[in-house]
Amino acid sequence: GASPMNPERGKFISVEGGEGAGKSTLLGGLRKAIERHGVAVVQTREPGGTALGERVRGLVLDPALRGIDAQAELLLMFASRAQLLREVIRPALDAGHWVLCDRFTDASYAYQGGGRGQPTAFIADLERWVCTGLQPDLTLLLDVPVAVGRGRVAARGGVDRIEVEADAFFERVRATYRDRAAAEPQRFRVLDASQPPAAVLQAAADAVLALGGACAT
Ligand code: Z5A
Repeated sequence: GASPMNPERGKFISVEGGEGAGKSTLLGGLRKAIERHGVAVVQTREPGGTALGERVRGLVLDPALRGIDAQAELLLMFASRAQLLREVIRPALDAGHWVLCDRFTDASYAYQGGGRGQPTAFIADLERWVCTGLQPDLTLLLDVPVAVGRGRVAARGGVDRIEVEADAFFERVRATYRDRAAAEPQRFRVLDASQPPAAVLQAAADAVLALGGACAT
């Protein structure tokens, strides 16, 4: 097992999905399910998770900044990611903690690639430079029809700079996520996020605990 002198590297889990897929709803319960098995969990999010990242988040979600260029948006996502990797994710994994991240690089492929049309090859270049081969051990894709997800967000109220996009944008985001999951079935687990929250949590917890390393108590 992990010891302070020679801890086993922790597992890295990202949670992805379109608007209103239920990531925030899932994350608290998922964190508790992992902790119940004796594992220390660091929960974080993108963009965000550091002082710099949270300021970047404020910028990219600000409805007043309507003219943000698509390249600038992509670079801001990777700026937040570089800081989060350095400050939070790598140290936590090195210490043997598990990292639960609300979105990661797949979101850049889905939103800036699929949604905004930034070339996949450029995103892959940034990923190689910033992430240097570090990928989640498991990515949970909360898949839900666009109309269902958007309906949930509309019921909640308050729309950010990205949520104002047309349905076609979010259809491209969803398709990109699903294509990536199909291309990397060993990393992704696609969950039907139109199910009730308890069913989504159960499926997510099963997938996470199957990663092993958590001692049953
Ligand atoms: N972004 C990007 O473009 N590129 C990148 O590289 C990265 C991010 C990393 C912020 O992310 C934005 O950043 C995001 C992508 C972009 N775009 N936008 N806008 P975010 O993840 O913080 O923002 P979000 O996707 O808008 O989150 P959200 O709308 O809050 O969705 P959620 O966390 O998945 O959903 P939720 O808050 O858990 O649930 C939404 C509502 O549905 C709420 O009222 C729940 O009570 C309800 N809900 C949740 N689950 C269920 C189920 N299972 N059944 C019924 N109702 C449910």
